[in-house]
Amino acid sequence: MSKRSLPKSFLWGGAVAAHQIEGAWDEAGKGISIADVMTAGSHTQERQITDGVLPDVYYPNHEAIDFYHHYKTDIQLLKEMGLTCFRTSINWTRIFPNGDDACPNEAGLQFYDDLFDELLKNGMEPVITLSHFEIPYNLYKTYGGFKNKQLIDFFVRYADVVMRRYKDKVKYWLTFNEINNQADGQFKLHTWTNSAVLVEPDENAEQVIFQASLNELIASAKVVKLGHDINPDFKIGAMMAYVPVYPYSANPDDQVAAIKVMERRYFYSDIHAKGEIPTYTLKEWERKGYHIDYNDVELQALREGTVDYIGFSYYMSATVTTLDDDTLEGFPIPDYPNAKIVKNPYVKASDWGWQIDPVGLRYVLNTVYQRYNLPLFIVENGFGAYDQLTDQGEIHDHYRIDYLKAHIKEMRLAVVEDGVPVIGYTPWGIIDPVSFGTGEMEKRYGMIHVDRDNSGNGTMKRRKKQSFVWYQRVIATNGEDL
Ligand code: BGP
Repeated sequence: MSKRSLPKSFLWGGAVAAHQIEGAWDEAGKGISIADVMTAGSHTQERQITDGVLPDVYYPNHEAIDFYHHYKTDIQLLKEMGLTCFRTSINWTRIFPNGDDACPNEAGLQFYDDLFDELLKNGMEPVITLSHFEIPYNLYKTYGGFKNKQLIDFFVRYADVVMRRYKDKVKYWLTFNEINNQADGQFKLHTWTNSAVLVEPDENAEQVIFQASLNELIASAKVVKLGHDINPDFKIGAMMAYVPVYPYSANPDDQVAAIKVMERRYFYSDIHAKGEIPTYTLKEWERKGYHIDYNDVELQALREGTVDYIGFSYYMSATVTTLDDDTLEGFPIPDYPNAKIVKNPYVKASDWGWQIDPVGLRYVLNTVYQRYNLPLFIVENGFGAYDQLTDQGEIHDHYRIDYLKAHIKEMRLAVVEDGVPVIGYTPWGIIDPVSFGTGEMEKRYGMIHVDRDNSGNGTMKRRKKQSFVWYQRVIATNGEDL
C-alpha cells in the first residue's frame, strides 16, 4: 500500500435510517414512533407532528420504501456495488413499542438479527445508530421527551437489550443521530425528533433544549460505558452534523461570530469527546439565568463515557457576518443580534439551497481532528436532487457523481496529505429514502432509485443509477479511480 492511498481497512458503505426506509410501521408488534406521526411536507410547507396517527392523513414514513420486506434483495444490490459496511439504525419502537414497556418485543429483535446476519453474510459490517430521529411517540406524549430525566433510563435499557443481543454482530455503534441539530433554533420539528421535546407555553424553549440535550448526552455516555462492559471491542461514536461556519470577511468581529456559532455545535461533541460541560456553555447558562438540572453522579457518567470516534454528517458549509450591510441577504442568529448567516459568494447551492462545498469537508476533518485527536467516520454525505428517468428507464445522475467525487477527493487529501485518521465513508441515502426534512421521496440521494413518488404512488421497483456503477469502481480501487 502506498503512503498516498487510503488504508486497506477503509470502510466503504452507504447510510440510511430505519424510519426513512423500512416502512412496516405497525407490523410485528412495532409501536408508534415520532416519525410515524410526521406528515409530508415540501419546499414551502413544513412537516407537522400530529396528535397520534390520524385517519386520512398521508404519513410518508409508514411505508417508506418497504425495506422491511425488500432487505434481502436490496442487500444483494449493495453487495454488487461492493460495500464493506452499511449504516442503518434500529427503530426503538420495534424493540420497546412504547419505550416504557416491561419487556422487549421479540419479533422486533428477531428482525434485526436477520438483517445483521444478512449483512454479515454478504460482507458488510453493520454500523448502527441507536436513535435516528425516532423516539417512541409515547415517550414524547406522556413524558415530554428528553427534557424528562426518566428518558435516560429508558434509553439505557433499550441500548442494553440491543447491545447484548447483537454483541457478536455489530461492532460500530452511534448513539444519537445529529445530536446537535436541535440547537439550531430554526428547526422546529418539535425541537428535533431525537429529543422530541414538548415545550409548554410557560417554558423557555432554549433552556428546555439545553436540558434535553444534556440528558441525551448523559444517556449517551452511560451507553458508551455499558457498551464497553458488554464488549470491549465495541467502537461507539458520536454522530454530529458538522456544518462549518466560516467568517464572511476578515473583520475580526466575523472571526469571533464564527467561533460563537460553532460553539453551539461543539457543545455536543465537546461533551461526547472530553466528558465535560464546556466553560463557554456554563457561562452562557449563568448569563441567561438558566437552571439546568444535573448532579455529580451524572458528571461522573459524562467523564466515564467518552466516545471512541466522532461520526459526522457533512453536506454543506455556512457563512456568518457582523457587517452592517443591507445588500447581504441572510437570516439572523437569535443569540448574536448583530450577526447573520449569509450566502457564501464562492460556492454554489443545490435546488434546496444547501451550499455545495467539498473543500469544507477537508476543513472539517482537520479542525475536528485537531480538537479531539480521535478517529473520524464520515457517516453521511450526499446530494439531494431531482432525478429524471430516460425513456429506457435509466438515471444519468452525473450531478451526484460530481458532488461525491469532489468530496471523496477532499477526504483523500485530508487522509494522505494531512494525516487525519478516517475510518470510513458512508454516503447518505444509498437507496433513495424518504427525505427527513421535507418528507418528499423526490429529493433523492440514492445510487439505487426507488419507484415511489411524493404521494406514495409507485411500484417500489429498484433501478441502478449511473452513480451505482461509478461507486462500484471507486470501492473496487479503494478510492483511487474517481
Ligand atoms: C440528515 C439526516 C438524515 C437525512 C439527511 C438528508 O440530517 O441525518 O436522516 O435525511 O440529513 O436530509 P433531508 O432528507 O432532509 O434532505
